[in-house]
Amino acid sequence: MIQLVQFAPAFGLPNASPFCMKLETWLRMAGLPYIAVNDSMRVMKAPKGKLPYIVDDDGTQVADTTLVIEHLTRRHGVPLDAALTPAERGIATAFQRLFEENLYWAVIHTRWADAAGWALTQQAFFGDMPVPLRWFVPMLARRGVLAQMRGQGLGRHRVEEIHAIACRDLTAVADFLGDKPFLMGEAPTSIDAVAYAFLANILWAPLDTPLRRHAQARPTLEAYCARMKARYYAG
Ligand SMILES: N[C@@H](CCC(=O)N[C@@H](CS)C(=O)NCC(=O)O)C(=O)O
Repeated sequence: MIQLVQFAPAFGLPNASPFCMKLETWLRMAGLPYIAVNDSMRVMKAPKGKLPYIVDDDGTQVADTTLVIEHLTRRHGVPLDAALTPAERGIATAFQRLFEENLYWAVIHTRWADAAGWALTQQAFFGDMPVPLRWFVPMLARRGVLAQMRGQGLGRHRVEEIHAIACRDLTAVADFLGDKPFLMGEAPTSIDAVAYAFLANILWAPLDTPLRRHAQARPTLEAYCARMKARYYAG
């Protein structure tokens, strides 16, 4: 069976890492049986130094959610995106970039840079760590994440600018979703795993942020998350 190696769940979500939650949601959407290996320490041994990754049933390790989805789609003939037109695929790819390459870093900012967010993140991610690790690992991890955020570029903006940039992304998603049940229309496709994971992490993590307030002001986004949760995480 496929092993999904991911961070331990936190924040009352299937996963506080949008990428881990994306892949777990996608596996459920694809109907592929898997075992979740919830072990944050495995990030140290991960093929690309990030979680999640999978160990396929033949022992192959594949890292990076998009590459994992491509690999599993090929290997198991997953039909989720088969009916998309080339134009729809283009739109789905553009939205994926919005979530993963831009909005992600704004979410990271609310959790790792913002003082209140950091207090919560530190407790949720490192609270169980034994002393003396708990004295210095969170601080080193935070320093690393803030450096990545600055390297990516979003971390160089003022906090109000970061929030405004992220809110424009959320508006774009809400406008495109409109009153459709799923992002690409009547049927769920892979981009819904991405959108659900990121939106639920904004709306349902226990952090009151400008991003969350902006999303809450667009009720179709919360209804969309509730629809995805009922469909793929019921029971
Ligand atoms: N492009 C990767 C991104 C994965 C990713 O950024 N994972 C983060 C958690 S959300 C991580 O493992 N960070 C640990 C680190 O950077 O040290 C994917 O799609 O899997």
